[in-house]
Amino acid sequence: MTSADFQPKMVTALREAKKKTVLTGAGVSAESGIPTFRDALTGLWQHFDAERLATPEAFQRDPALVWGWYEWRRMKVLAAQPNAVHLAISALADRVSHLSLFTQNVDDLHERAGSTDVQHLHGSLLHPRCFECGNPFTLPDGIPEEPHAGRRLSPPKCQACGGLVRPGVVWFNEALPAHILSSAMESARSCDLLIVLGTSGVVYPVAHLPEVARSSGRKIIQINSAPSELDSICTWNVRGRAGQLFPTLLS
Ligand code: BV8
Ligand code: ZN
Repeated sequence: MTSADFQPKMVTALREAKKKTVLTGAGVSAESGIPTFRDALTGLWQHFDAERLATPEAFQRDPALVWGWYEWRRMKVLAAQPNAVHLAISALADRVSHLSLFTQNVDDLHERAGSTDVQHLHGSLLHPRCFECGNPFTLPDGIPEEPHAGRRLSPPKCQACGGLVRPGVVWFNEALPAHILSSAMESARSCDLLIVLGTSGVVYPVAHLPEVARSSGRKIIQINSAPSELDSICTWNVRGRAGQLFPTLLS
């Protein structure tokens, strides 16, 4: 497959866009072996749904269950490597004058692929903090034990106040970092092209970004291996694996 296999107008739009904004979701880390957000609820956590684990209330109700889930996911991230789509985004940034990268992912695979200035809309697994006082917590080196014994791991305690340490992610019903969200909204409004890779488009307010771009008259390319909530909003929908299609599209 080559870029000639794609719709010519889409390839032209990609090549001519001076200001590109990229929005990624769990689908771009899937090919690195990181379970997508919905898939992360399999195995030990198959009887839970995201909204029952990724909330402050869930953490307060059962801190060890929630911390165990996040440590299991962090273990997967530490054992993973960036894949072709992370590398393609990093290489694209070197070739164009203006590329903004916003991710919903809480891993560091974009950074490890060489992307700089990665805007994490939903926080990061790698920057935990105290649930009580917000004091950052430095995670021990090495890969955490997979919680074989069950799925509970007691969270560490804050050195400053003794409170429980929580993952540095944005949970449901928590506000996103305001400056990152407003920067993403502005970027969607003012870019020449929005490129959306590997997200189901289910979670707000991030899922609103493509609509912001469309209503500002921007073109939108989506690559997803399955239909998503964004299909009707995007100018071009490319069906398939981002790790295979995005590098080809850029070639
Ligand atoms: C807020 C961090 C207010 C934690 C996450 C009703 C309507 C609208 C909104 C709401 C509503 N009810 C409640 C809300 C608000 C709620 C929300 O949107 N709920 C949804 C479920 C309806 N949103 C919130 O609560 C947000 N906060 O609104 O706060 C507020 C304001 C002020 C003050 C106080 C409060 C916070 C949302 C953030 C939640 N945290 N993550 C963690 O990771 O554990 S969200 C989580 O799901 C992920 O971070 C990710 O961002 C998000 C969506 O996941 P995706 O990345 O899209 O992954 P998913 O698995 O869903 O899909 C993967 C896709 O990839 C699929 O489409 C698949 O086909 C594709 N794919 C797979 N492989 C490949 C591929 N594509 C290409 N190639 C492949 N190889
Ligand atoms: Zn504290």
